[in-house]
Amino acid sequence: MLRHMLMARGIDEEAGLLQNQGALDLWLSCRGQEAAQVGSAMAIGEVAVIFPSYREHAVAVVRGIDAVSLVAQWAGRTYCGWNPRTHRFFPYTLVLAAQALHGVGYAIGRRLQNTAETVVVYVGDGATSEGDMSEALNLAAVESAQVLFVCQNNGWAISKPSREQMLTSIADRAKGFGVRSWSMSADDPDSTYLTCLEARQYVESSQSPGLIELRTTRIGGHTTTDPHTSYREPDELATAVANDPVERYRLELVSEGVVDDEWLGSIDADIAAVRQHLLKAFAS
Ligand SMILES: Cc1ncc(C[n+]2csc(CCOP(=O)(O)OP(=O)(O)O)c2C)c(N)n1
Ligand SMILES: [Mg+2]
Repeated sequence: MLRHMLMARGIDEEAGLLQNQGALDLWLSCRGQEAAQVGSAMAIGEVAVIFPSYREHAVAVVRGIDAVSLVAQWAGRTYCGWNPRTHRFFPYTLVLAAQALHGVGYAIGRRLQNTAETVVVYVGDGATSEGDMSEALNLAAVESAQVLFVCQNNGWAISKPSREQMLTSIADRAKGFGVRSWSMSADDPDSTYLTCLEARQYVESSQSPGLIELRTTRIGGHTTTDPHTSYREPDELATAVANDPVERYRLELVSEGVVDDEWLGSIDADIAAVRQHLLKAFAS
């Protein structure tokens, strides 16, 4: 999991730099959300089909999507960049929560074809304010759709804080639709993995929907063009940086003797090669 988190961080940083140079039109960083994404993606495994939002770069890394394919869409070179069927990872969706209905429809369709499979839908906290999300939760509940909704609550919908978007948590709201839910702080990939595994197993064994709210942190701006320091309190941002899940997990595994300098050095070399590859592919 640390390898995936470090790789996602490296790709994310390089893509941000490429956007600053004008090589990409836009980039949405997943900085701070790597533990939520890698922990959940590892628990989902290779079999379930994923309907992502637009910030799930670390999930894409776990799914084996190469960096150039991941970034190509943001240079306007392709509609998607990867083969959704090969990777079982559908195209990024920028229309908030639309993928929630796509995922539920897909799950119902597969069941009608007697080829039921588990579907995972990623949404952000802001996207849950969309009517599509309520429709998707309700339809999934009444149709017993085998869908796990993974909501990354990173505290923000662009400049709108979560506390101004909803008075109850999305996990509590899911219960109102008859959807079993979990809510957890997702700064640590190990505990995220374990709870997401429980949620996935529930969805599979009950053949009904579930929702897990992963409380996480957006360290950067909403996009590379978002002046987020103009609306964020310096303290909040400083705390987010100090709690960086990638650095915390790296230090934890080093102190436990799970990884050493040699292992970290070889990962650094892999990341440097991928960054070089991105530079060659996109820098003008
Ligand atoms: C239907 C729709 N309405 C509005 C927008 C504009 N918009 C893009 S991202 C965003 C905020 C989304 O926040 P959240 O779901 O929490 O995801 P995050 O960006 O934090 O990952 C908004 C309002 C959109 N893309 N689609
Ligand atoms: Mg958000």
